[in-house]
Amino acid sequence: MSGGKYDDCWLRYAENGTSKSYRERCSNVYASVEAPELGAVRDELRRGFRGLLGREPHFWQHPPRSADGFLAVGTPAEMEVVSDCVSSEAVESLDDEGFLIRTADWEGAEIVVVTASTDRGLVYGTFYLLRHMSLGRPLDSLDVVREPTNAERIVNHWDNPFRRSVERGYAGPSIFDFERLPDLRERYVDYARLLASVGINGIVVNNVNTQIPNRDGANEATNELGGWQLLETRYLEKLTGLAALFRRYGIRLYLSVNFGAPEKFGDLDTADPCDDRIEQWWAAKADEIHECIPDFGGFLVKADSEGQPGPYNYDADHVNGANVLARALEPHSGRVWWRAFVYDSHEDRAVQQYNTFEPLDGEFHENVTVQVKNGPIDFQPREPVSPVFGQMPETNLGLELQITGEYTGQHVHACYHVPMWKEVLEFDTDPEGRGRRVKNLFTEEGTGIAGVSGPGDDPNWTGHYLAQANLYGYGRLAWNPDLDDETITDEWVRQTFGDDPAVIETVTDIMHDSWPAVIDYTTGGLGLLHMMYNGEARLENHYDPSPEEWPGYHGATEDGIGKDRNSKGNGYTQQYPAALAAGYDDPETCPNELLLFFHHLPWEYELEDGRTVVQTLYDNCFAGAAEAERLRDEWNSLDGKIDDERFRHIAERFDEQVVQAERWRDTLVAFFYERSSVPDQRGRVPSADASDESGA
Ligand code: GCV
Repeated sequence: MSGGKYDDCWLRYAENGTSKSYRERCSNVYASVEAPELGAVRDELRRGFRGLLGREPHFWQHPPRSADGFLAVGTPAEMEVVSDCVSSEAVESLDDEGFLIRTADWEGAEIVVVTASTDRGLVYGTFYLLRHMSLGRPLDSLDVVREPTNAERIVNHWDNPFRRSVERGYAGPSIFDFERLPDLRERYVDYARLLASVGINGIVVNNVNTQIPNRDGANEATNELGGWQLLETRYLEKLTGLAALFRRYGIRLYLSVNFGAPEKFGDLDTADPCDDRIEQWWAAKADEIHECIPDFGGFLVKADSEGQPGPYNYDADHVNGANVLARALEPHSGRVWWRAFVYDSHEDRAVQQYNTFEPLDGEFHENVTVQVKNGPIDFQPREPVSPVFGQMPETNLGLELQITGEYTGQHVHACYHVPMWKEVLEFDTDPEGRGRRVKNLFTEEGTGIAGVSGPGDDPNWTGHYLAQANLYGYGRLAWNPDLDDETITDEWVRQTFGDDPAVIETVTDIMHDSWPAVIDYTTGGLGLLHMMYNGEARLENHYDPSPEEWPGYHGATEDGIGKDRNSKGNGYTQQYPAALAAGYDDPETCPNELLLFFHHLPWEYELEDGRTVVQTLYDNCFAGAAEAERLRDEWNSLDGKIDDERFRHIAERFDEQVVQAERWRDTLVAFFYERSSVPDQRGRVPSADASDESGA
C-alpha cells in the first residue's frame, strides 16, 4: 500500500532473490535533473529501489567516480557518461517515446544506462528497468531497445465530474475530485505512475455522456451532472494543474465534449457544424484550452448516440461534425476522437456502425480518429470483430476496448480481458489480403487504442484485485499488441503476488480460465448476447440475468434461437470482406462460438460433435458455473500463501461469483427449456416431465 492507504497494484517493488546484485549496481544513481519528467524518474527510482534494494539510492549530479557500479539515466546530449556508452545514432534513431537500456563498462565501473532521445522516453525506460528488476531478472548484459507500436495509447474515463460517480465503474467514486481542483491529491500521482508504467500516454478525464439523458425520467437537473461544463473557463483553469501532473509522466489530457456545447453555453442558438459562428466558437474554445493546457490532447465525442446531441440534430453528418472540431484543434496539434458507437434503435444495431461510417471513408480530417468498439454491439462477453476494421483504409481508426467489466461480472466476478483482446488484435480482417490483422491497423500516425478504464477511489482501485490485471494488460497491449497473453499474465502475477511458484501457477490458471467461464454461464457459449438485465433506469445494471428482456438481440422463439445476421436475414455478414462473409454466412462453417450471433437455428440443430444447439447451451451453462466453483476452490488453496487482506477480499468475491454464476445458469437453462420444450439429456434442467414425475 502506498502511504498505508491505497494498493500499489503491480508497482509493489518487493525485494527478491536478485536484490543483492541490484544493490551493487544501483545504490548510486546519476540522473539528469533538467525536465519535469526527470523529477518523476527520480521519484520512481527512489520509491522502487527503496523496495527492491531495501534502501534508497544515493543520487548524484555527476558520475560517482568512487563507485564500482552505478545507474545512469539521461539523454546523451545531457550526460557524457551516456554518450560514452551508447552511440548517438542508436539514440537518435529511436522514436520520441522509445528508450534504450544497456549494461556497460565505464572507466572501470559496471554501469547500467537508461537513455532516450526525449524525457518521456526516459520515463518509460525507467519503468521498464523497474519492471525488469521486480521480475528478479539480472542486470548483466542488458541490451534492450523498445519503442511503442502504437503512437496513441489512451484511457477513457466515464467519470461524471459533478456527481463524482463513474459510469460502469465498480470501485467507488471517481478518483478525480473535480470540484476541489486545482488542489491535487497524492492519488493522482499514483494513478499517473500506474498508467505510465504500462505506457499509457493519454487520458480523457470525463464521461462521453457529457449530458446524462433523462432515460429514468429524472428532471433537467440530472443533465447538469455529466460534465459538459468542463469547457467553461473556470473549469479549464482548474484542470491546468492536473494536466501538468500527468505531463510529468508523459500523459496528455483530453476532454469529452458535448457536441451541443456552443448552444448549451448560451452564446448561440445553434451548434450546427456548418455555421460559421460555430466554426469560430470551437476555434476560440480550442485556443483558450491551449492557453491553459499547452499540450492538450484533444476532444473525445459521443455524438448522435444514446441521447447525446450530434450533427444529426442540425441536418449535418458525422464528417461535418468531426471536422469542425478538428479544424479548431489543428493549430494546437490536437486530435478529435469521434466515436462510431452510433445507433438509433435496439432493432439490430449490429449493422448500423458500418452503414453509417464506411460511406464516409476518406472524408474525415487528418486529425480525426474514428474510435470503434471491438465488436458491433457493445462490449458483450463475446462478439465478432467489428467489420469497420480494415474497411476504412482512408480514415484514421482507433480501437476502443473496455477495461472495466461492464458485461463481464462488474468486478464481482473474476474476468481477465487480455485473452479476449488478444483474440480481437490477432483477428485477420481480410484473410485473402495480407498484413491486415487488427493489431496492425493502429500503427500509423493518427490511429491508436483507447480503453474505457473505470478505476475508482476504492483503495484497491478496481473493486476486485484481480481486475487490476485488465488495466495492466491493456497498457501492455496498447504499447505492444504482439505481446502474448502468457507473457503479460506472468509479468503481472509476479509483480503483484511475488515469486512463490505455487501462487504464480494458481493465479495464472485462474486468470487464464476466467473469461471462458463467464462466457459460458452468461451466454451459453454459442454467441448469444444481451441476456442480461437492462432496465429502464439510467444506470442499468447489465449484471443480473434477464433473457426475456431483449429478444431482438438473441432471437429465441419456440422454433429456435439466434439471430439471422446473415444474407437470409439483415445482411450483416455481407459487411465483411468476401472470405469472412462466406465463412460466417453458412452455419456449417461459422465458428461455433459465434454461431447464434449469426444464425437463427432450430433448437435441435445438430452441431459437429453430434450435440444439439439446445443441449450445448445447457452443457455450457453448467460447465461455466462449475468452472466458477473450481476457480473459487483454486483461489482458496492459496490461504496462507498470500497476504490476508487480498486473500480474503478475493475469496469473498469468488463466493459471490459462484452464487451469481449458479443464478445465471439456472435462469438461462430454464429460459432455454421454456422456449424450446426440449429436455436436458443429462436431466439437470427441471422440465415439465420431471415435475410431473416428481409430483406423481
Ligand atoms: C457511456 C453502453 C454502456 C453505456 C455507455 C455506452 C457508450 O451503452 O452501457 O454506459 O455510455 O455504451 O459506450 O457510450
